[in-house]
Amino acid sequence: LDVTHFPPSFLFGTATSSYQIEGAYLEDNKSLSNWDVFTHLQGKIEDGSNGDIACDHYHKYEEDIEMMHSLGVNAYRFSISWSRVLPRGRFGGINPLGIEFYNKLINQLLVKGIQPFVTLNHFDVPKELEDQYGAWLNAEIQEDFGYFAEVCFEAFGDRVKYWVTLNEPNEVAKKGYETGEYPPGLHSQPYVAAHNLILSHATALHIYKTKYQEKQGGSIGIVLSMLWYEPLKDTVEDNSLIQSTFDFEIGWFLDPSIYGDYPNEMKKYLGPKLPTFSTKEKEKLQNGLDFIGINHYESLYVGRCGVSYCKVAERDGIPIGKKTPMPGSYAVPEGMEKIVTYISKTYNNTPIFITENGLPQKSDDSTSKEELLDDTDRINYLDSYLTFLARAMRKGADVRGYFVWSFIDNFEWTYGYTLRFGLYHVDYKTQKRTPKSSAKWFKDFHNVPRLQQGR
Ligand code: GCO
Repeated sequence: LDVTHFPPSFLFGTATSSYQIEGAYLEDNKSLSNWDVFTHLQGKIEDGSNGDIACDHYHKYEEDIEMMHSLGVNAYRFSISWSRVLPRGRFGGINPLGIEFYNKLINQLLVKGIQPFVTLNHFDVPKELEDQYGAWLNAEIQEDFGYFAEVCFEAFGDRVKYWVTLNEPNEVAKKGYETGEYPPGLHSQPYVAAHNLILSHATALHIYKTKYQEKQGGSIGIVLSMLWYEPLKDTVEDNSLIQSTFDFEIGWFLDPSIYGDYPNEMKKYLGPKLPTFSTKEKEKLQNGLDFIGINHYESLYVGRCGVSYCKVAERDGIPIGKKTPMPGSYAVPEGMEKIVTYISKTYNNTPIFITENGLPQKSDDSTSKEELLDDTDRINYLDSYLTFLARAMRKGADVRGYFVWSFIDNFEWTYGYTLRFGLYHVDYKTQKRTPKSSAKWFKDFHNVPRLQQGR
């Protein structure tokens, strides 16, 4: 496989998010976000760490963009910290220093020929919105998110041509309001949170479409986390369980965002537990999503297990793929072709970006830097997943770009700094960055001259 399998306009980039890399958590008027609060609670993060400093990208962004430039990528996916731009949500003013930071970042990227691909919300929400009205549990957040989006379109939209409203709202709803692994750490009302996430997305999208798209000429989409599933047994039941799993994990957000309503399967199963959309909301929802962002890493089996159903990694004692250092996660490169094909077919061939794909390394005090720099496993992972992505494209999926998660090692949510996803190693004591073998590989991979292509 080489880069000639991808069209010349294809975006090749790396991805990060604000809370995971920026640090400077209380600098220049930034307020606390829900993640700032959560990571400081006892026992929430595996190594007791937090993103107070993280990769100190807030101060090192110029050096980081220089590195990205030497990596030769033409795009960079990052997110905007809501609490940096609007420390008190719509209850206070715009923070000029927050705007200034992202202006400098965006301008520097453009100077280096790198397209900014901007996520408005990648998990972090101003604490004040949580305190005032319960953030995603309250319909009020739709107005707040719409306001935040508009502030960003207004400030950055002359230069930003790719917008993502929400990153993985399916994970926010599940982990924030069902399993309690993420803030606000609740075990109830995931469907209410999801409903407000969907309508907040629709509000931002509507604002962009009606007020900005024509004059700014960009596009706007949503990003979901998507696993691929294989049937545990080749029975009718297990095969149909796959469809309902997709309905509950992906259709939950994409059906409303594209067709204006939840999947029938969810309505049937959840009954009154599932909120409903008004006619006006349905209309607003079918407003033309420009692209779907897929975060894809792994596959599992799904099937009937006793009285209930289960997701498991093994069939007859044989794992579905190669175990990765992320607990419970198995690499199955074919899953990339299958999920992309499924999404493309289910959602009218809507343009797709692979907004995240990558492999972590386990790391603690005893792990040497040398072994982390020598990341052949990551190279093999990325190469094989890209091969199957190219196959989905040959068969007709309209894929426009691919982002490796991640640019640099960073704060991996509940795993803290124990998992490293970067193409670049970060020494958290000195903040020194060093390219891993995969950085060199990725550079060679997508820097092959593309002129002789045309297939
Ligand atoms: C997301 C993801 C990322 C993770 C990555 C590795 O929300 O997009 O959780 O932030 O760091 O998926 O697990």
